[in-house]
Amino acid sequence: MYHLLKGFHEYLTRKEEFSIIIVGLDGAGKTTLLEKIKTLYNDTPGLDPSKIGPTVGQNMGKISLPSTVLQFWDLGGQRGIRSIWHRYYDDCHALAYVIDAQDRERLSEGWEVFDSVLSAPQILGIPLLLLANKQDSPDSLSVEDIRHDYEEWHQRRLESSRRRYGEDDDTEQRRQRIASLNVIGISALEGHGVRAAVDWLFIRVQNSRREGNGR
Ligand SMILES: Nc1nc2c(ncn2[C@@H]2O[C@H](COP(=O)(O)OP(=O)(O)OP(=O)(O)O)[C@@H](O)[C@H]2O)c(=O)[nH]1
Ligand SMILES: [Mg+2]
Repeated sequence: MYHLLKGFHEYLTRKEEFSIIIVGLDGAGKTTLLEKIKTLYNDTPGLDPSKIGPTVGQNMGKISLPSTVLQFWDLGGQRGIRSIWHRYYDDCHALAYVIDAQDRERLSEGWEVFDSVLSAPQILGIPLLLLANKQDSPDSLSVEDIRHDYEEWHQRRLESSRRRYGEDDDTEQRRQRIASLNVIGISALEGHGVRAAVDWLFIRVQNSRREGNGR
């Protein structure tokens, strides 16, 4: 009887788990973000930013929300490590792409990598969030500037592929995705915007499961 009741209680209090991957160029602030999320949502604080080094491989952190557990996978962004990102695409429920809004020189490299993430078929159907990080820095581009810069970059890329191949390689699904792209400004270091980003992901993974896109 005890085991039956225990099993029933576990069934009732069971939380659904969702996996969210965090990608972006090296130095964008992904691990700083993961550790800030842990600090904000867990009893045990995440690592101090001064103790974070470049990620070789991946880090994982879980947070518990009402009836849900979110599992965040922070994947190393160095060029050689990006080739393993695709292994996580099949099992993830949402993706957050972190861009360093302060590093203007690497913006177009960031967009190239973002574009290759967008072109993965597994990513097309899941919630996608662009995070304009380092908003605490006075040199940072705002959310509007970041969106504008990406749209301009994307337009240039389309024109050059039209010139070269005489055709538009953008699919309708991709076009819609870019037009409705969600961008949130954050400071992973200071925590500004981090709760808004987690809330957005939480709501979107729940909704996309209800709409039948759950994995
Ligand atoms: N000013 C400022 N600096 C930040 C912020 N987030 C991260 N940084 C700094 O950016 C640098 C890189 O941060 P990481 O979190 O290691 O970057 P990453 O994206 O995990 O890099 P890889 O592991 O190499 O892919 C560190 O010096 C951080 O302190 C932020 O919101 N504001
Ligand atoms: Mg890292």
